[in-house]
Amino acid sequence: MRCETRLVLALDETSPSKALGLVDEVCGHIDAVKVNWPLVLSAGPEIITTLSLLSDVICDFKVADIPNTDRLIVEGCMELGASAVIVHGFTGEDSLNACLEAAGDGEVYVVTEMSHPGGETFTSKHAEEIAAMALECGAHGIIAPATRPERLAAMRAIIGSTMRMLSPGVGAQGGSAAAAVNAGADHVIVGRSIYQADSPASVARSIAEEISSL
Ligand code: OMP
Repeated sequence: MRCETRLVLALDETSPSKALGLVDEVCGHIDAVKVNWPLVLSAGPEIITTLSLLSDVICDFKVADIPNTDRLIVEGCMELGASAVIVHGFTGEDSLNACLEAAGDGEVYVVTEMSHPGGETFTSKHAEEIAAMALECGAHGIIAPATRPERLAAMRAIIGSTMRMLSPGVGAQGGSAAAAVNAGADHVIVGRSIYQADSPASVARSIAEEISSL
């Protein structure tokens, strides 16, 4: 994934035509599009291939299963044209290794700790161990919460400078792009603040400018 604007669009818009129009509008301001179940369930998996002609696509299916099932899911994402997948880390090393093998040249990002309040109940407590495992297994990066910038700094201290850290929770969930990047995020992931805006392109541009001015 390129690292120019450091902004990833979370494309949770469920109207396929609106989703494609939105990517067309903001593609100059983003490094990648992240696709999750809401859009894939409404548009069908082939939307991944369509989007991959416009941008790098991260399949955020938060893969969390036994190694064989994980492998089948990740292979499917790659065959459809994804550049990267997001997987959970709590399933352990064998599951993560299966994802990494199935991704081939694609990238694998591991969720260490979720950004919503419930993320503190279980995921925060094991985030350090999950980040260390992701590093050890050779994952390309982690997903860590912009809603808790102090946790981004803690994660960066574990993963070092070679792994990427992508950070959701900016805008609608209360986090700030500047605080996340200052705390060590390489990219911020933003959904509703962009796709529900009257002018998605202006919001995407201003987030990208906020990051580049740091
Ligand atoms: P907004 O809250 O609308 O900006 O969207 C955030 C996006 O990031 C959604 O697609 C979430 O599924 C995703 N996300 C989180 O919000 N929190 C996490 O801890 C992890 C993710 C993710 O893996 O991308």
